[in-house]
Amino acid sequence: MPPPLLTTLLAFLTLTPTATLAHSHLAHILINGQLYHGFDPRPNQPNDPSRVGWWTAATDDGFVTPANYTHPDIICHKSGASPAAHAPVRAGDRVHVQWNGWPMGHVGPVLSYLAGCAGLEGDEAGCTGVDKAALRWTKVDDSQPVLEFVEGAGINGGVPGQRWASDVLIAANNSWQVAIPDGLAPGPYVLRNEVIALHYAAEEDGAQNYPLCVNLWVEGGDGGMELDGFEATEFYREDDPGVWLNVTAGLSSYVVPGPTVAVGATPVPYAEQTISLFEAEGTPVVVLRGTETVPFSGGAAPTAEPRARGRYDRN
Ligand SMILES: *[C@@H]1O[C@H](CO)[C@@H](O)[C@H](O)[C@H]1NC(C)=O
Ligand SMILES: *[C@@H]1O[C@H](CO)[C@@H](O)[C@H](O)[C@H]1NC(C)=O
Ligand SMILES: *[C@@H]1O[C@H](CO)[C@@H](O)[C@H](O)[C@H]1NC(C)=O
Ligand SMILES: [Cu+2]
Repeated sequence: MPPPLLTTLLAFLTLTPTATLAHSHLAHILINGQLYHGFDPRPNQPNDPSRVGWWTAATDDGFVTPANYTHPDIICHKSGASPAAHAPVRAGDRVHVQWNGWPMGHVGPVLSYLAGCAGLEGDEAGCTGVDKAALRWTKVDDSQPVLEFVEGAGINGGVPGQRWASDVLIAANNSWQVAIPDGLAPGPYVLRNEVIALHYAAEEDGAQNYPLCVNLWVEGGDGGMELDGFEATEFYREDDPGVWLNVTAGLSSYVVPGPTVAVGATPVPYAEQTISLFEAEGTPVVVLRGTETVPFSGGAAPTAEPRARGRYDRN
């Protein structure tokens, strides 16, 4: 057996040929060909004020580790903070999230969650003024089957013989489609798209979670779907079999961490995880009084008028 340092070096060379350049962020989202901007956390990036991607302090394009699964950083990445704008989408549409590249070696699941902002304190401006700790999440996609055993897969820097959801994402030009459930009630929501990279997950605290959030303004849903109420700080445990495992030690299956996908959610199958074409810049909206929207018009978010009635008496 090689000494630990050599093992680590070998694992590094095999699995993460571009580790120093690797990591990523959610660059943008496409909805029916309309493009909305994510947030680029790297220093000196010209971030679009109309972006719908949450601000984060992950200036290295990096990740949150299992030691921080109960820390608010797991909600929407390091010091995550909501932007003013929301991307308009109709229930039943697909939101196509695109990462700024994804390294082959960063194998793992692609998980998607939605949290409604209506009814929470600060919801006058949609998700913008809501305390992220108050968000309650519903898992709408866990990228099943996540891990398939395919001859010839993973030979380009992944894990030989394994095809992961992350490989499907890479093949679709680093993107993933999330179906917005038909049964969602209209209103403001945060979409949390997370890739968990497992290349170092054989080490304690070695998994890498990349949880990135975007704001959506959902229209047209019938509200028939029952939402779950999970807190992001309760999704995962450091010793979950889906986050503390050795992907090169002859895996025979993979257990997806976190809650199960809610009834009424319709994940997009691998066969339909394809490249989405940009047609035009979308027009994001800013939410007013919790119930109306106006097109984003630059600068800061308009100050929302506080509502006279109580916070939870939305009808
Ligand atoms: C958890 O996150 C905080 C804030 O980013 C960081 O300072 C701390 O080192 C992290 N803790 C661990 C154990 O990774
Ligand atoms: C992949 O995505 C990039 C960035 O959005 C885009 O410029 C490029 O045209 C896309 N490639 C294909 C083949 O769609
Ligand atoms: C993971 O499994 C591989 C293959 O069995 C082994 O070489 C490596 O030492 C293991 N890593 C850890 C940290 O146990
Ligand atoms: Cu990385």
